[in-house]
Amino acid sequence: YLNTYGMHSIHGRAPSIATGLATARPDLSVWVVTGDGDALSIGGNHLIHALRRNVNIKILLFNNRIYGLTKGQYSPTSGPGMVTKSTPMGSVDTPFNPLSLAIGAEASFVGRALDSDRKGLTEVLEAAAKHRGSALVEIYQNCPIFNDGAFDVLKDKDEAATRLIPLKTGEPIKFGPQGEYGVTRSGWAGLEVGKVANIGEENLVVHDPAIEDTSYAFALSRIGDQNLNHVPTGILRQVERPTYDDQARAQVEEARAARKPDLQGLLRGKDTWTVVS
Ligand SMILES: Cc1ncc(C[n+]2csc(CCOP(=O)(O)OP(=O)(O)O)c2C)c(N)n1
Ligand SMILES: [Mg+2]
Repeated sequence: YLNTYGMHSIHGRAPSIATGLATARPDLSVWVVTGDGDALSIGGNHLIHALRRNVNIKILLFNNRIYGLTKGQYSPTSGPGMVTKSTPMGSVDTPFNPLSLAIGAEASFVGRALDSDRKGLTEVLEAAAKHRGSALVEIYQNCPIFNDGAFDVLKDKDEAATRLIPLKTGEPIKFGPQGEYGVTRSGWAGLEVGKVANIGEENLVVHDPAIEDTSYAFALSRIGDQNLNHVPTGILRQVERPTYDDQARAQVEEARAARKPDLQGLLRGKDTWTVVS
């Protein structure tokens, strides 16, 4: 339950409305609550540009891998072969990995949590709230009506222990019931999961979300696959960079201070033409 003001905007356009609000009202903490269809289909364009600009907004992407509200059409996170009302013979689409997409769009904060993991979700949300800039948090969410059980393998205790990879800043990435699995470097700028016994403790990757180079967080995001065999959770990336709204407000102040509004100068600038008939 949230003690907050809320507003409904147009499907897919919440990041744009939020950009305006965050820019006009630096005193507010502005949060976008969106779905996989809303953020990645109709609103895909708005999402990537909000992240690229690093607007000071927090985006909660509730991913249930389906259009729930409209009663069960496939979405950009539905897996190949998934049968829905709009894919009666199975989806032939390649789904998005929302975290890879966000990192590719230069997001300064990227995290993931499960709807049922109160502790993990709270930690990521608190960190997102404190982050200055755009934060994208993907939340795996069950839709009991139109895509029930989509994340059940992560809710079974034994299964979850071998699939979930809880990321802890400054610690070697290890998981499994006895911490017997870990993450190490592989191939060209990649990461892979293996047995710690084979990798060797000294070759485990120590998690650092503040690495500027997006390749690290991207490689982490690629470990998380559509089949949920491996699912990194927590904060994948958190870097500091100037925000859109801080810079826009600074420019407005600068223009105000200069007190030289020159609209005519702009209208009659060099790149104008006189049309002679
Ligand atoms: C402009 C516009 N186009 C289409 C719709 C219909 N519509 C409402 S919700 C939705 C998709 C919802 O999917 P998602 O964002 O994944 O949310 P969920 O219901 O699954 O939580 C669509 C297509 C709309 N409301 N407005
Ligand atoms: Mg959905």
